[in-house]
Amino acid sequence: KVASSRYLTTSELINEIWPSRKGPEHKGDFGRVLVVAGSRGMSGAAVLAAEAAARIGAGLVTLGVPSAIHDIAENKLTEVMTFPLAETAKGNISHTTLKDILDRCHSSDVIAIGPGLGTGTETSTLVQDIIMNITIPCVLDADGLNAMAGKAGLFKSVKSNLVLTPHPGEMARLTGHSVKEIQQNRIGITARKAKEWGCSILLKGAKTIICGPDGSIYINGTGNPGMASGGSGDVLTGIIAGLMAQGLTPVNAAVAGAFIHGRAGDVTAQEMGMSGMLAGDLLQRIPHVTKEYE
Ligand code: NPW
Ligand code: AMP
Ligand code: MG
Repeated sequence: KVASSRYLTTSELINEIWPSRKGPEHKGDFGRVLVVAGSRGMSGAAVLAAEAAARIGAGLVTLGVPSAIHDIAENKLTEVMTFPLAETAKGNISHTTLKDILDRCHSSDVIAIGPGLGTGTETSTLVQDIIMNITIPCVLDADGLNAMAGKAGLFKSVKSNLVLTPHPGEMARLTGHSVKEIQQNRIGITARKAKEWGCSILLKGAKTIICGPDGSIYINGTGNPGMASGGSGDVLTGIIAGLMAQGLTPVNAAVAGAFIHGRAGDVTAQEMGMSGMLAGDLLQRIPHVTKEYE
């Protein structure tokens, strides 16, 4: 505990909130995650997020990607199910897929949106329409957040529990502050926006911060600069979605997710050093971290 309402994420805290497996459960008990991600040239972000959701223990994970990269995603993934979505001329998900995605939300417990989606206007409008119509909890990351730049006021009227996972660049686009202002007042701005928008916000970086809409503030100490490479954040998105699918509250999922993601990074760095480690290397280390809490 750091101050009255600020907490450090710790192993003890994760132990308290970890979803236990007692014996009679089936895969439906560990939740169904729907991931909507990817575009031509960014299949990796979608695959990393989906696989991370599976690795953290979600019962079933389904990934929707633009048809241009569907076969690539299907080829890279084994346990995760995939489906193709109609696409724009540039290989981004088309707005015509709105109904299909919302229908699939009815048979999902959590949706993760954003990694590698791209920033075209049509896809951004699609993201806004999904966010305004869903009722299941949602992790919004990367280009999903960029789609809400200038429209963040809409978060106040969203019906579902949102976890926003911006890096400082994305937080700057969302809030209108500069990256410098965000970095100089990481806790203050994140806590204020979490209350104002009524969502949980995880601001990434060395010492990731998690703020809940209720005023709770957590600071994460795991992780290392070896994680400063493409795809690390996409893995975190899947981890948080997978934890919410297993019943953790949005804030708890963000707190536990940041802690485990960082721990997986620390285990990876210990094994192979920081310079050459890749986001994909984190995936195999997630179970080595989570087995401590079973
Ligand atoms: P600068 O200039 O580097 O100092 P973007 P992205 C700033 C997908 N990916 N502290 C940064 O600052 C993602 O999912 C796909 C301070 C720059 O201005 C997204 O959909 C991959 N500043 C998409 O790519 C692997 C920071 O933010 C801006 C900061 C674009 O995501 C890679 C850069 O951010 C990637 O994950 C920090 N800690 N962090 C794949 N294999 O398919 C960032 N900034 O323009 O949002 O670019 O994060 O790469
Ligand atoms: P993204 O920029 O979306 O790929 O996210 C990068 C991920 O790696 C976030 O979870 C960051 O918190 C983490 N990360 C990046 N750099 C560091 C660092 N220097 N120390 C700890 N974690 C980091
Ligand atoms: Mg990212």
